[in-house]
This record gives sequence, structure tokens and C-alpha cells, in this order.
Amino acid sequence: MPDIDRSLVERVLAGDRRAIASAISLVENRDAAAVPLLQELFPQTGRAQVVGITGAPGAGKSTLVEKLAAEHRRRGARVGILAVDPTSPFSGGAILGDRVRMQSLAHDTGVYIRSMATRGQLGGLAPATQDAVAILDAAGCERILIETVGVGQDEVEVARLADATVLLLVPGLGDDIQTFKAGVMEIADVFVINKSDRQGADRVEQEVTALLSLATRPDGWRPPIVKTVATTGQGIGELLESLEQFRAFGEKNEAAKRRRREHWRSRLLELLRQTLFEKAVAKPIGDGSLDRQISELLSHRRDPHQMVEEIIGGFLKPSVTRNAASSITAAKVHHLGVAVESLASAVPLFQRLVGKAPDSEETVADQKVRVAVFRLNEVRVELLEAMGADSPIAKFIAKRGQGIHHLALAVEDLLGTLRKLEGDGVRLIDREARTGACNERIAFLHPSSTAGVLIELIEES
Ligand SMILES: Nc1nc2c(ncn2[C@@H]2O[C@H](COP(=O)(O)OP(=O)(O)O)[C@@H](O)[C@H]2O)c(=O)[nH]1
Ligand SMILES: [Mg+2]
Repeated sequence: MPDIDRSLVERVLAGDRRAIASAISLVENRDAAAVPLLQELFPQTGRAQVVGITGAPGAGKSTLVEKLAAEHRRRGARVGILAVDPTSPFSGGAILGDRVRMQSLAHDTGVYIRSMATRGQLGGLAPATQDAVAILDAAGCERILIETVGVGQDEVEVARLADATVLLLVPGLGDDIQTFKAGVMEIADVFVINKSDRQGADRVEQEVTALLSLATRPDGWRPPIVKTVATTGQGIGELLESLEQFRAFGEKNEAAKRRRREHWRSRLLELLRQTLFEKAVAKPIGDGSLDRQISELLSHRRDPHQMVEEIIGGFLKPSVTRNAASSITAAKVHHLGVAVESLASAVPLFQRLVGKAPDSEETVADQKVRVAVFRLNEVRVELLEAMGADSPIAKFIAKRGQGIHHLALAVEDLLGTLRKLEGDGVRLIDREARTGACNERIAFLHPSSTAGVLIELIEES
């Protein structure tokens, strides 16, 4: 984990606007330095009231947010504003129009305005916004307003981050209410009918009232309907009062407490989901294989379900095979056997190669070989010299010349392993254990069924 930038932490806590900007950029870019920073700031959070303001493009959200912020300033609160608009073509956080619109606040050091317009290709708008909220909270913003476009799932997620959600409706858009997804309607704690200077505000109010009468919320809160004219500031005071009432309601309401618990639960799960996703999948996406896979889908060569299984299989495989390898337990390399013409010349050669003298030399009568053993950490190298023309080593050298003769694997249960392998159709040279070098119990598998490699199994003592 990178070092914590103490001075950045201090400056954020002091409410320094440039420090806040750098800190939010770190979380937006998912910079590694963001994690220790947020860790330092987190104990200083939890004081701000976070209000999400959502609604269709052009409903007047930015105008309303500016007026709400100005009202909060009049009442002495410090304000943070996050404008979240994934539909914005501007990257790096510039919803130009909003900045211009909120210009009356631009010179007030008690207000921090930030656009969160970037949605990385891995998604995760909500976590970045939540982290930005934490930064503003730690920086002493008592009120945080999040403007989101109420159109998609991401925006619903962002709204869930808030302590209170305001849904802006406007008259004159025809069947407004029906055009909103059910999910968006349900997250509203306060309904605002903005542009109430226009015709049709009453009709929208009736529609919302009718809709609200259909169901009662689990917490018993009846969302108020506030009519506003954001351009003039009319109704802003009333909206603020409604939000205060909702806040007071939430402080003693059990369902609201559960909701806060639920909030942290989904926050944790979402962060987990995103982090796992990034760790496991970011690389294949980054290295271009995703593009190749998309081409295969486009041409209908492979189906997406199969592909997803494959991608997931790709990073689960190592642990899966480890578990499945019960046929040969603890298949460690025990030693490599090297067939040599003469120990007298091979031993000094290997001694130079490995930088030490052999640990032992012995005769294995059973195999008609003389063996020089070099112990190199956990693996041994055994040099094998034939003790007669009928030794397997002599036959090997006659056929293939000097070289690696066999690979020895250590197993826990030699006989059990032999029976399992036999059951799997592996050809055995030894159906029972016999005695090898160092008095170990050994058995050989036939190279014809092990990719041409003579395998010796050694029972671990
Ligand atoms: N007539 C009228 N126009 C408004 C009102 N609120 C906002 N507007 C205008 O609606 C347009 C869109 O407002 P904006 O705040 O950018 O909407 P946003 O996309 O929801 O953020 C702007 O031209 C505003 O001046 C209102 O209450 N009445
Ligand atoms: Mg806006």
C-alpha cells in the first residue's frame, strides 16, 4: 500500500478546495493512493446530510441545486455539490453548463462543486461518488447535494447513497410519471414539481398523489410533494423544511435505521463486486482479449454464456485443479535422475555446476546402478551409472545416449497412488513398491503412458 500523503489528509480535513479536488481525482481514477487516504478520512465522516436530486435532463436539477445550496449558505452550512452525469460527453468532470449555471456559488469558499462525469469502462460510478461524498464529509461539508440524471440503474444506485432523495418532475412533458421506471419513483423521499410557473403543475401533483396512495412505505414516511420554481427560488424554503422533517423522522424511525444498515450492506457488496471484478477481469479486458471475444460474439461463432464460463474458469483454474488433484497427493518433485556413462567424470562436472560435492554415493543393487546424490534445496539430482550391460541405465544410454533418465515425484501413499493410476489406465512398470536409493519405497510408471517421461514415484517418509 502506498504511503499516506499526510499533508493531503490535513488539507482535506481543513476544507482546502484544491486538496478536495486532488482527493476526488484519486478516487475517480481508482488510484492506489486513494485507499489509504480514504482510510484516514473515514473516521471523520458520517456527519453530513447527503441529498440526492434526480430527474430527467432539463427538469431544472442544476438550477434547483444552486438555489438549495445558496439557502444552506444563508443558514450557515458548508455545502458540497456533486453533479453526476454519465451521459455527459465531457470526461474529467466537466458538465460545462452546470458550472456556468452555478456560477453564483463559484467564489464562495464554503461551497465545493464537482462534476463526476467519468464512468470508467469497468463501471463503478456509484463507488466513486460515495468516496467523493466521504471526502466532502470529512472536509466539513454539512450538506452534500448529488445531482443525478434519473434515467438508469446507475443513477438509482447513486440515489441510494443519499440520506434523502428528491425526485424532480416537471409539467408539460406529457405522461411524465409513467415514463419513469418504477424503481426511480420508489426511491423518492420528497417529490418536487419544478417549473410550477408552467401550466400542468396541478395535474402532475394529482398524478403523484394518486400514485402515492397506492402503497405505503415500509418506514411509514409519506413523501411530501413540493412545488418549486427553481429559477426564482420559489418553494426552496419549503423543500428545505421537508428535507429537515425527513431527517428528523429518520433519526427515530426503526425502518430508516434498517435502511442505513442496508445502505452499508449494499455499499460493501458493491465495492466487493467492483474490486473482485477489477482484480479478476481488468487484465483480460485491458489486454485486448475482450475485443477478440466481442468479435466472436458478433460473428455468432461462440455464445456469451460459454464465454463467461471460460473467462471465469481462466482465473479460478489454479485452485480448482489443486483441489481436484487428489489422485496424486502432494506431487512434489523429488529428484531428477541423470544417466551418465561414468560417475568418475560426471561427478566433478556436476560438482562445478551446482557448487558442492555430492551428499552421498551408493549402490542400488536392485537397479544395478551406482548413484551420486546432490541435494539442492528440496530437489535432488541423482547421477546414475550402470553396473553392468543388463542395467536399465546401460540400456537407456545405448538407445538414447546420456541425459535425463527419469523424473521422480514424491507421493504420500505409494500403493494407493499406484492403484488409482492403474484404474485410470496408466501403464505401470512396478505394480508393487520396491527399494530405491536411500532405502526409499519406489515404483516406476511406463513412459508410454506418461508423455515419454519415465516417472518414478517415491513414498515420502
Ligand atoms: N420556467 C422555468 N424554467 C426553469 C425552472 N427551473 C429550471 N428552468 C430552466 O430549465 C432549463 C434546464 O435547467 P437545468 O437546471 O439545467 O436542468 P437539469 O438538466 O435538470 O440540470 C434551464 O434553462 C433553466 O433555466 C423553473 O422552475 N421554471
Ligand atoms: Mg444539470
